[in-house]
Amino acid sequence: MFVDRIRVRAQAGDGGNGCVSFRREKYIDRGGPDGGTGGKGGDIVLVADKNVQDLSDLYYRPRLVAKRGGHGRGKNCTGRNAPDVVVRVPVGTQVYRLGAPTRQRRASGYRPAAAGAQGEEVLREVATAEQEQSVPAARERELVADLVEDGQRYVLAHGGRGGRGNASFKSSTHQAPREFQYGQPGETVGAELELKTLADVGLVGYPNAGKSTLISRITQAHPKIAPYPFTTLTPNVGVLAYEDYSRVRIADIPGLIEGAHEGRGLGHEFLRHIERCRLLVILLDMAGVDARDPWDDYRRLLAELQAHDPALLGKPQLLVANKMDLPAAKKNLAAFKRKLARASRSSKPRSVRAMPSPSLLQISALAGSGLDEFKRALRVALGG
Ligand SMILES: Nc1nc2c(ncn2[C@@H]2O[C@H](COP(=O)(O)OP(=O)(O)OP(=O)(O)O)[C@@H](O)[C@H]2O)c(=O)[nH]1
Ligand SMILES: [Mg+2]
Repeated sequence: MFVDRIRVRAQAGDGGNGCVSFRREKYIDRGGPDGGTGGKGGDIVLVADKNVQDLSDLYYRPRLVAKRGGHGRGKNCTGRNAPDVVVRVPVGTQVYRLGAPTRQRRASGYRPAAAGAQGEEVLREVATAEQEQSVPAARERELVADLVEDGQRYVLAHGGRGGRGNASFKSSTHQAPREFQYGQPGETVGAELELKTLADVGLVGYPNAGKSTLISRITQAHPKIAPYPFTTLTPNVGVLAYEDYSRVRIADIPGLIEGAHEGRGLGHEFLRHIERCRLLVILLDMAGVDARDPWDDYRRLLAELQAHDPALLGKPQLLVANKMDLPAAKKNLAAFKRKLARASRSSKPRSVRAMPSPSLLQISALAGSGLDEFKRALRVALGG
């Protein structure tokens, strides 16, 4: 299963409570306060990891809960800090927060104890905090992080601070304090994680155009290839390695059909994954194996790209005619070139506008012809 968008709820741990305690020891009269501070609650941390492919782990665990910090104890013992919950996500994950984070009391054990002047102040603080969180948070969606590098971290929900023990309230004029603080509640955050694959090149084409065949020929990727539409159901990323060890990441996404922006076929779901590409490769089945005209395919693909996001058409494009090993391809190619030349002369509809420099490559992904030239062209187009 491939999951590229998921809602999660992250609940960081509460801080541990401070402790009220006095030193009791033989021969030591009035030993003084020795209640320790509570430990910090665990954070919920997202870490980008290049070995993680999608968000499916979170599909089975959409509620992330961290432990609370340990309570402070006598003899000035500080409570234990709770461990963070670390969630590995794929590189390219964007984090959207749904509403503002809240700090809510969870455990039932918070009973206001008899407290002195400072303790009351602490309790007042708690009361205002509770009032604040009772205001319903607006459900706005805000981009808060974009994890684009391996190892990049983002703290989705912060654990609460530990409360102060009575030892820390002691002063020269207040030598036997009974005040303490409750631990601060941990943050609760609703978030939506969205994977936008990071690749240099996006492969776009109708189903069966041969996208997966192409990527399997020039990279290490092994996508499923079959002579029926919608063989590819999820994006694949292949890495093309050149002799000088430079690399180009190519994303193969499921085929697009006319009306994809209305949800036909697999729809626009996956165009998200090529939004960040620097170059779009438009792959056309020049032999018209599925009884479609390559020129119509080209026009509709551009229209679908525009319907998803007009910015996609602003990206550099490389037009590639595939299946040139089949006899019908030669004839279609001549007609295609004529139409392309005509369209670039009349600059009428923007979506049909040809690329600034209409270079049309001819390959056969199956027979392997023209692939070296294609690799060189990719490099030139990417400016490397
Ligand atoms: N003759 C010929 N057939 C090809 C060529 N490239 C791909 N094919 C065939 O076209 C069919 C579809 O290829 P795929 O690579 O699965 O196509 P796709 O674009 O990934 O299709 P979807 O995943 O369904 O979107 C397969 O049967 C391939 O063998 C080619 O250059 N020449
Ligand atoms: Mg495919």
